[in-house]
Amino acid sequence: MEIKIQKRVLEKNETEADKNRAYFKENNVFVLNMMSSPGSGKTETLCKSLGRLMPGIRTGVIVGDICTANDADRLKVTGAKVIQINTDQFGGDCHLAAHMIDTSARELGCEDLDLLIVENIGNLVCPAEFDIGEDARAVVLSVTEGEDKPLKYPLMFQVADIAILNKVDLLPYLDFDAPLAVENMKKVHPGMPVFEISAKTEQGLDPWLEWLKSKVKEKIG
Ligand SMILES: Nc1nc2c(ncn2[C@@H]2O[C@H](COP(=O)(O)OP(=O)(O)OP(=O)(O)O)[C@@H](O)[C@H]2O)c(=O)[nH]1
Ligand SMILES: [Mg+2]
Repeated sequence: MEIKIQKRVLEKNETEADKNRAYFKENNVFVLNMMSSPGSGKTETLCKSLGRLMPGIRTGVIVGDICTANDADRLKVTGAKVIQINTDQFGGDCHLAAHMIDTSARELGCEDLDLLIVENIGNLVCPAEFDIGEDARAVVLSVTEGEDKPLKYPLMFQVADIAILNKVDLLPYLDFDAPLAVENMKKVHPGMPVFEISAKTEQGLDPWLEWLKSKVKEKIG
């Protein structure tokens, strides 16, 4: 019974994701879905990255949290168009679903954007199951979370096109084995590019931004 309901929810979501894909294609905008556990540094990475992308790449952000507009307030400082979704109005969902993106993307307006980044709800499980009509997915893992997370939560790393290993500035103070974490990511997703960065110090941002720019160019020309 529970399996059937979950299947229906995912099928309905898929139809809505197709509608989003058509809208994004119509507006010639590349969409990146950024996912991670709470606190891995999605917002901090975006705060430091958006300034390096704009104005060359006109970027907007949809940011999801269960409550608060804290992340939208942080992201607006960059000058990007930002809209906050709070899922407590949808019963506190732990992921962004395609219908939420439909409403917010139209409210934000994608006509004047080259790139739309969706910062998903902090959660290493559910967001991996919900297609939102995106072109690519990025997963962020931070060095305080443990090397084994890709093995414990493989779906998130399997659906991601790239991974970002964040907070490398903390490595001197931790026992975290970064090469082992990368090896574990590649074990569940062979060949996936992994970018090691510190959003705090901005170390390593260029390679991941080059990847992102090349994907935007590939879609919008
Ligand atoms: N030392 C260090 N701290 C960082 C780095 N990136 C983020 N932080 C800190 O980690 C905390 C969480 O960062 P956020 O950017 O809010 O993380 P998030 O993934 O957006 O969190 P949610 O949206 O709640 O899921 C904040 O206190 C950041 O300042 C980093 O590279 N190094
Ligand atoms: Mg955030």
